[in-house]
Amino acid sequence: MNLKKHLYTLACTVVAAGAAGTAQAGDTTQANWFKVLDWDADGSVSLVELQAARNTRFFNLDGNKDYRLSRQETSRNADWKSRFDRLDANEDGHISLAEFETKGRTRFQAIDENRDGQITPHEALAFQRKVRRHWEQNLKARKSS
Ligand SMILES: [Ca+2]
Ligand SMILES: [Ca+2]
Ligand SMILES: [Ca+2]
Repeated sequence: MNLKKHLYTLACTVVAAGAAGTAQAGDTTQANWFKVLDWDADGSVSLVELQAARNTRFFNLDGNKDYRLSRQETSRNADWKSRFDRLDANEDGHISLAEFETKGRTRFQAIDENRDGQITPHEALAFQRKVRRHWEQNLKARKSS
């Protein structure tokens, strides 16, 4: 997977995690989504906490509870629909829980810059900035070409 795609899917996760946990639409400030993910309120987000939040989204969509998401199950959600092929790593037409968790782990590692197994607010913010910078550069490059 190239870096651009990777950063994009990561940004989607971060935004979706924030949106899912905030009461007001559009209120997706960093502090809010971080608090939602930081289940034990120890000030950092562990891999277990991130996967728990992601798995909740997975199980909400898994209508027949077979631990796999079909295209039909994800069809009503634009975010999942657009990412389906990327998440279905073995291209069998289903996103398995294992495939989904593998992606989650990759994302966690990308944000956890110092590799201590915890995402701090600082690392989360640094990552958000990196994603934003990347998109701004992309936009500029597109405009000037
Ligand atoms: Ca925590
Ligand atoms: Ca699959
Ligand atoms: Ca860390």
